[in-house]
Amino acid sequence: MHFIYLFVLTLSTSPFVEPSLPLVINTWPFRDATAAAWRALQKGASALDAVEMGCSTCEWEQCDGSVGYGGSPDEGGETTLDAMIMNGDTMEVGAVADLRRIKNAISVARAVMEHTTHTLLVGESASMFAQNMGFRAEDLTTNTSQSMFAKWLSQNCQPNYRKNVSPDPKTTCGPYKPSSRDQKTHQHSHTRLDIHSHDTIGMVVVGHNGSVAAGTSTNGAKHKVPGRVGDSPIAGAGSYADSMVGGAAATGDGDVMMRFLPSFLAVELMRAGAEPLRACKAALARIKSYYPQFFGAIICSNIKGEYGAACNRVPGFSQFPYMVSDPLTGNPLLKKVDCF
Ligand code: SD4
Repeated sequence: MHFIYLFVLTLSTSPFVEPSLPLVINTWPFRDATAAAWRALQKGASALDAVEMGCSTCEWEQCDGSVGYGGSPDEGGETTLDAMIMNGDTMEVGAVADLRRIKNAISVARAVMEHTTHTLLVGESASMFAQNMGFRAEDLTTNTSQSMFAKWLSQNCQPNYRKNVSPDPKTTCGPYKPSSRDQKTHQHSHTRLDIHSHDTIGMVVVGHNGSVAAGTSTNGAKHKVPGRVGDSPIAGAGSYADSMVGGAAATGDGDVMMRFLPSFLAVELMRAGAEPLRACKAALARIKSYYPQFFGAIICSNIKGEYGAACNRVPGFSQFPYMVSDPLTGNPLLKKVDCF
């Protein structure tokens, strides 16, 4: 009898049976976003609702100036938004890219998922769709984005993402024309995203019941060519969720990262048995083998609530901060991983 009592007591107090669900994990030190998603879960919201809530919080707060309105003006001075949301139960995705004049991009992405059978809407048409769905159209320009744009113009439009054009985009503003074949060979350089001003929110939530959802929201690359879409709204690149396995979300130089679908790859590696940390590293290692100097990071979680993160070490980026809330941490906890 005593033995049975002791056995039950041991089981109920063992550190190995700590519940690790639900889980909220997101890129960068965006604490309020984590807290909003965590609170939503505590009130019984689904993983999908929590992701929408978390990413929306960053959009309203303009996290780091690189999420939401008033950041990253393009070559014409306009702020445009990219976002996606994925339901890992149904594998449905909703996404918007190059969204104009609508602040709450992640909710428009969700509307694409829930009110159409499409996956991705872009540009003016996405804005029209949003307005039809009841979202308010307003200018995304702020004093901050205006002065960023003015500074860029005064610096001869530097940094600049054009190549193989004339006049020389490294010294001169446009308009540009394609350069002749002879000139092309001299212009192979790749303009990299500024490490300090590009912090997409990517979030993965595993609900109480093991359902996985993921999402991203960003205003993309500062001074991008109008129409440019990054990795964030692309399923498998910006984020990915599968309630059979887990989820992942990426941040960094989307022009490079989207070519490798790192979030999809990380989830597939976890499906094959890799722990989240290993999956995160391997997904970035693939990109690194082609682009050693790319700027990027990724978060990964499996359905047990185990998680990890990884980043590619480049000058100025040796540690990647990310946020976690789970039953162990309770309140959002800032974590850091050393880049490899
Ligand atoms: C993009 N991936 O548009 C985004 C930017 C970003 O950290 O994540 N920066 O390329």
